[in-house]
Amino acid sequence: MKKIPYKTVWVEYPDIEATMKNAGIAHTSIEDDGSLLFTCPAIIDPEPGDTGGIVGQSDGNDPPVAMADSFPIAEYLDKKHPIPEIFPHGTLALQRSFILFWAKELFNSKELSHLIMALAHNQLPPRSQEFFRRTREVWLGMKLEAVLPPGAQREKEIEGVREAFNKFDKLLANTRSHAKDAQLVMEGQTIYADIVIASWLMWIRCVAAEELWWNHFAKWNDGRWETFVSAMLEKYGQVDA
Ligand SMILES: N[C@@H](CCC(=O)N[C@@H](CS)C(=O)NCC(=O)O)C(=O)O
Repeated sequence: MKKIPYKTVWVEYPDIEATMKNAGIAHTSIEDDGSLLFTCPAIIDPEPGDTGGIVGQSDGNDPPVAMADSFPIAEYLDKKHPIPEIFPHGTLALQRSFILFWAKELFNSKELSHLIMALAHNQLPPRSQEFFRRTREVWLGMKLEAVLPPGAQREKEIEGVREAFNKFDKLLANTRSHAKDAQLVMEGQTIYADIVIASWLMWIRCVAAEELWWNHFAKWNDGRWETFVSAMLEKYGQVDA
C-alpha cells in the first residue's frame, strides 16, 4: 500500500520464538502459565533514519528497529512513511477501539475462533501442523476434531457468526457502497482498521473449505465482505515472496 521496499521471511510456527529471540524482538504477550508468547508479524527496519523519516537518508548511526505486534508496527510505519496515511489525524484511539470491538464481537467469539481453529490446521505444513495441534488443544482443552465437527452444531454456530456480521453490516451502513473501493470503516479512505478486518476475512477465506466461504460468508449482506476483500486484494494484495 505504501510501496515500502521489503523482503518477507516466512517462519513456521515452531520456529517463531527462536527467530524472534535471535533478532532481538520482544514477546507480545504473557500466557496464563507465565510463559512469554512470541508472535508474527514482526519487522526489522535496518534503516530507521533520523531525518524526518525519509527512506535512504539515514545517517547510518541509528540501530535497526526490530519489533513485533501489528498495531505498533503499523503506527511506526505510518509515521515513517505517511503517504498514504492509515491513521488519519485524530483517529488512532477510534481505530484502536473499533478493532477491539470487532475482535470481541466477532473474531474472538467462541463460534468464529472455534471454526477457524478447526479448519486452519489442515492448511499448515507438517511441522507447523504438529505445533498448532499441540498448543491449540491445550488452549481448547479438547481435540481439534471435537471443536466443531461438520453437521447441525456447526451450522448453528455459523448462524451465530452470521448474526454478528449482520450487526456490523448495520453499524457500517454508510460505507456499504464503498466495499468495492476497499473501504469499510471510513468513507473516502482505506485505513488501518480496514487492513485488520481484511486480514481476518482473508484468514477465513484461506482456511475455510470452499463451500464455507462461498456458500456463507461471501453471500452475506449482499456480498459486501467478499467485495471488500477482493478489492483489498486487488489493490494491496501483492507479496514480495
Ligand atoms: N498481538 C499480535 C498477535 C499476532 C499473533 O497472534 N500471531 C500468531 C500467528 S497468526 C503467532 O505468531 N502465534 C505464535 C504462537 O502461537 O506460538 C499481533 O497483533 O501482531
